[in-house]
Amino acid sequence: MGAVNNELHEAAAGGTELDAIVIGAGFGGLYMLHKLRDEQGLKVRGFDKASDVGGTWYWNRYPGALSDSESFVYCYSFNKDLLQDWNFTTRYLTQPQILAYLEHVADRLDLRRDITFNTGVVSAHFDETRNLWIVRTDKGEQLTARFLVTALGLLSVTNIPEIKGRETFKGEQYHSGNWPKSISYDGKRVAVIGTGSTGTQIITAIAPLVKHLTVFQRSPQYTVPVGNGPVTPEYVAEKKRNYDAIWKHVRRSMVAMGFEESTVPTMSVSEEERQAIFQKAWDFGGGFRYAFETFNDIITDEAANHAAAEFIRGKIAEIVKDPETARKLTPHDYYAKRPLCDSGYYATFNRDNVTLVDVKATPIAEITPKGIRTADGVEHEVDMIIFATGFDAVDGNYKKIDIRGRGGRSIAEHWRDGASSHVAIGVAGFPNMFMIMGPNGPFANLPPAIEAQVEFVADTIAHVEANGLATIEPTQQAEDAWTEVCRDVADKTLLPRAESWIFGANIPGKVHRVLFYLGGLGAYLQELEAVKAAGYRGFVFRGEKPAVAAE
Ligand code: FAD
Ligand code: NA7
Repeated sequence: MGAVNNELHEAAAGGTELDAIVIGAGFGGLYMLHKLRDEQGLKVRGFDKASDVGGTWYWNRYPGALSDSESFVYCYSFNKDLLQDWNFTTRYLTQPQILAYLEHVADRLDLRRDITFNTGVVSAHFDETRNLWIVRTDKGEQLTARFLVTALGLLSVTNIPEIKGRETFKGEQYHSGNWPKSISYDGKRVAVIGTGSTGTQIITAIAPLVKHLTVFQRSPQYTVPVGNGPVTPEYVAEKKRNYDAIWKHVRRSMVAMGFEESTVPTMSVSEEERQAIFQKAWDFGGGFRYAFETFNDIITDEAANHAAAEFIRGKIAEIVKDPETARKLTPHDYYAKRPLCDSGYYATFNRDNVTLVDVKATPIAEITPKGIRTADGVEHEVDMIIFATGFDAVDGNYKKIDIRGRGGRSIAEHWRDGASSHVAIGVAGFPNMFMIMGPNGPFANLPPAIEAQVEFVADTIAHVEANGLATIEPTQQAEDAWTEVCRDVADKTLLPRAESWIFGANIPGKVHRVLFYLGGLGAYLQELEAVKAAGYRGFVFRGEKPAVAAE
């Protein structure tokens, strides 16, 4: 209590009083700032550690970085003029294209003037006597605000595995999620550790640029061609004409990717027809299309999953010339991680300058000054090590901020048994704190999911303001119930049978529990609507708006 009192005195002495603080300037934070500032007239300030807007697309500048949501749905829908004016030219968007888009949005809505860049929020403490959040930054600034929105990013905290000797390496080291603006690969021997979505993109993109590439693979991957390429002006015009129908469809769908999801069970068609459907999806491209446009049960039915996996295994055998390399590249587990797609991943291993090391057979023993030594004693000498080893997903950034709610209880303590939320937005005991893509949000194409959450939060804040209330927060019961819903939905799929970041399984020591609502965007949006329609079911309101209102 003493600490809070001190903070209060400091806040009164020098802190800035705001209506809302928005942490993060990616898709979520930018829209949130616009909504609260421009539509609701609140006094809002945004923060980001980055030097500019973009979030994911600011940090992940690695070669080959590409969305695997198609261009026409990987954007905001809230502003019709913006939708009509934005011209995409390819079926998918590269990192520079998405970053340029978000920069354009920030310019157009004049958002940067209210964002403090190069500044991390280090703590956020709720002061129960004044019903305010006291927020501190790594620049020593302290501010107060009634509402706190955490748009911290779900794939944002880099995971660099503890490997003995890493600090002794004399060459360059990079993690995909904190990539410098320019790197030269010319004449270099490069190691890539990790073969997830990111690793497969990097490997395929840099193989032709480097002298030699050594890939350290822990798990072989199922991946299908992405099918990227230019789109015609007619294609773009057609999407723009139909956007109302497109978004309506997206918001009712499961993965929100803008295609018709199949209603056909895999085993309901003949073997010949099944192969033809998989082949068509392979030829057209797209990981989510392969998993959800072909049949309706690939992630729920064992036989269906096996058929989809077997088709990909057949492709690896066809594509990869060296049988031993093909064997190492071939997965035999469930096809039950995030569906991957690539621009020629398997064929990359036919190149003379690419070597595959199976680190399950020969684990990485240590990093040496010259490279990576595996357990068989071989020292793979390299000039650069690239960690494509993923993220401490979803709650990673929450653990980096000292967030304290009622009674000074920290969010780390609250999430001791695993991250949780009520409908991915609120946490019990953390009043007036709203998350964008918090734990147990929808697993789907994210811009429409993020938009829906931002709009829910904005409406909720408007409701609190309009009714002269002090706080809103979920009940513990509602939070527990949503956690259970998410677990039950996940258990109906095959996804828990694969070790992936969707369950926190990639981080040693992290609680193994689903971090998403796997029931689809459509069902999630219905739930949000139902919560609101029932007078914010599962949330409680308290007290009266603080007497000292923000100016
Ligand atoms: P982010 O874009 O991650 O932004 C969060 C921001 O918060 C960051 O800039 C970070 O610096 C800032 N921040 C965090 N903590 C603090 C702090 N304490 N203080 C100050 N600032 C802080 N999604 C799809 O739907 N389709 C795709 O194809 C797709 N491809 C992806 C590819 C890659 C390589 C990655 C990493 C992710 C991809 N995603 C994709 C997910 C992507 O993260 C989301 O689509 C979206 O960009 C998330 O936006 P956001 O605003 O929620 O978070
Ligand atoms: P992922 O999907 O978590 O992939 C990380 C990869 O790194 C994966 O192949 C891991 O192997 C591998 N890894 C992790 N730790 C190690 C160690 N210690 N040694 C060897 N290999 C390791 O992250 P991505 O960045 O590819 O993708 C995450 C999401 O971000 C993705 O869906 C996109 O949306 C963007 P494993 O499979 O665990 O055996």
